[in-house]
Amino acid sequence: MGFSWEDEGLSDLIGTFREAFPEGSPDLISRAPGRVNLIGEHTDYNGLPVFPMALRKEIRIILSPRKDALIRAVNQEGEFGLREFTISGDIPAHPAGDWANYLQAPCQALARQFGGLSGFDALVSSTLPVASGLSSSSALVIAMGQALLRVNELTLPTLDFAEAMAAAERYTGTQGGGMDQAISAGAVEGHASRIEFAPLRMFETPVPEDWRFVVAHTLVRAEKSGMAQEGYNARTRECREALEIVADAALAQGQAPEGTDSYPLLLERVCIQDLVELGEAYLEGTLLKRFRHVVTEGSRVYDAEHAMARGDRSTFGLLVNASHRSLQEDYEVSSPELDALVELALGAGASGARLTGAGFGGCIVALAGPDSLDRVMSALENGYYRPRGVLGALDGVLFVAEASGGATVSELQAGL
Ligand code: NG1
Repeated sequence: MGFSWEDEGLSDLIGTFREAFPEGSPDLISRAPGRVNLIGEHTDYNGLPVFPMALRKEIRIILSPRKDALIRAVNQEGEFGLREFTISGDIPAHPAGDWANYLQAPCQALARQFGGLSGFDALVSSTLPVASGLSSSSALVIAMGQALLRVNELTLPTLDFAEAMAAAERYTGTQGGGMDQAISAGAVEGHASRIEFAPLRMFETPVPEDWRFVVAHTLVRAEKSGMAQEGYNARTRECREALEIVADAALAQGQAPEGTDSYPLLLERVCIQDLVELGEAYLEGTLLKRFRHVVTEGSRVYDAEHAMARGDRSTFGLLVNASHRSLQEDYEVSSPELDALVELALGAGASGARLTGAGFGGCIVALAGPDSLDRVMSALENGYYRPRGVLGALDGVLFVAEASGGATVSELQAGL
């Protein structure tokens, strides 16, 4: 299906494309959604499940194929400058934080997999707030990766592509899991997905029609390339250390057989209560806290998925609240702003509210029903945004999420 001139501001994008690349013809549009994670935070890189849904907000790339191996990219919002590089299996990275790294990551990975690839000129645009925990970085990686495949007439099965892009994004310096790339590439409209890792699998649950997931931004950017990256990567190391100690203890105590060397195997073989007790007996301080969050959060994902499947909003809400407390107290990734938004949403009658994404700033997600939606929206607007001087259109910072489908590449209508 093509898109018309008037569609969602595309004519502006095409205008900017033509100014930036007068000799190119804007033939294709690659779109990849961001996501809001409903529950299962900081579990993906520990091999445990997550439960996100894709958003209507997305990265869009208007592009014109080239005959050589060059990529040239500009950004519609003008926030980032022109970047230009040659696709190869070894593309030198820019300093952490440069947006070029997110363009280069998928190109280097696909060049390693497929050999000589042709490039394109690209205008990149985003309807997603940057550094918000809504996964704009992975949406950019997915949008670039699928554009490169299309230009070179290559295809990959969705889950293989998502796994390749998750590995590719580590080029940017973040030791991320694979949640964001999987949901951006493989989401099904109207559904949330439980995602399992190693190997990557996705299981959809329809989002009940009367559930409303409200997303609210703290207005604090969670820069994955700066402080938040250090905090994130430190936690991946702490989780690995904690796992080794508890796995040895489980073996020594006869609670799990030899070879129980991952979080999924531990959770499968030792019940959650025993696992927490084992952690409390063999770990202390930070490692104990990290461990307790990861295993309890992993088991909350399954409970939440079942609650959604039977339309049980209040149980889902309680699980969401437990997730926030655990992220706050044990994982230590919340902030006063995230906590303030959560309190406001709960005070206005939300069934549950929690930080979403990596934390350290970014957004919360709150679950409301038709009865409480207006109250929750007004409480956030009047209690958080107005006092901070954010008046008028709040669409970029406070919105109701709609579960969208996964990434696509389409032809722009002929003659545009
Ligand atoms: P965000 O919210 O985009 O920073 C990060 C990781 C996810 C996951 C969450 C925490 C990347 C690209 N994304 O997401 O894989 O670990 O944190 O649950 O690293």
